[in-house]
Amino acid sequence: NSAVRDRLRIAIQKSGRLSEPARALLASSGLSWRESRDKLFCYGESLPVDLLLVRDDDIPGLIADGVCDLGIVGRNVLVEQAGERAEAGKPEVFREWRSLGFGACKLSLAVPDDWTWEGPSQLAGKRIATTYPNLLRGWLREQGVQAEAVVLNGSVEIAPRLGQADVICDLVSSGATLAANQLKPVLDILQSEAVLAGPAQPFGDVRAELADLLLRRMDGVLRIRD
Ligand code: PRT
Ligand code: ZN
Repeated sequence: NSAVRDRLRIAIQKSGRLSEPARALLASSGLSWRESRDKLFCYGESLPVDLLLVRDDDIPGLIADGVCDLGIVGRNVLVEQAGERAEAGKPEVFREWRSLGFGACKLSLAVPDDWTWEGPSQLAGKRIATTYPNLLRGWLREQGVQAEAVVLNGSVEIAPRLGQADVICDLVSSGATLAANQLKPVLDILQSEAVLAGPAQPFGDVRAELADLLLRRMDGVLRIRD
């Protein structure tokens, strides 16, 4: 992690909702790359800033391990994995540096359409399907509600119909997926969007100046977009 490097390495999603907007933001910030054949690594040409194309879920860990310096990832993923590390007694090694204004969504609690929602206490003893158990458990603790998190890595919204869970806690943007599964959102647990993630401690080498330059340019682009 402490190895001295003279190039900055940024991890972004290889394919998915955040990949195109992340690339566009970096390109607008003046970065250009020479693409490798496998397209997993892009060598920076205009600046010594390289790209690594990965699964979004791997981005916080890559920063934690010092494999990458910065990353563009959903706040939902970053906060979930930060909570996971804290729970395991590990130190804070990555954090949110900037919010980027795209990839907006909410982590919401959704219940079957035919429920009459009466508030969080109604969840006592219920099974809640989610991909974000740390975020969910943290919220349940704050509410003083005891419920079971059922951890699923996909198709969370069909869990109630399959009898795996009573309600769900999942990402929502338009709400169409919930509606199609006879669910309705009742509470938002986290407002999310794409963020620039970076280390909790400053860089101790030339990467500090590179990151500063990149941040200044990015801030300029984000200001113009507002
Ligand atoms: O392969 P990889 O692991 O990298 O990709 P992924 O499938 O895990 O991620 P991806 O591309 O689906 O999402 C990446 C990030 O985009 C998420 O971590 C969020 O930060 C953000 N984002 C924004 C969303 C949504 N909007 C969203 N709507 N992620 C998921 N969804 C889901 C939602 O849960 C629902 O199932 O999309 C579906 C459609 O949503 P509705 O509400 O418009 O119907
Ligand atoms: Zn993912």
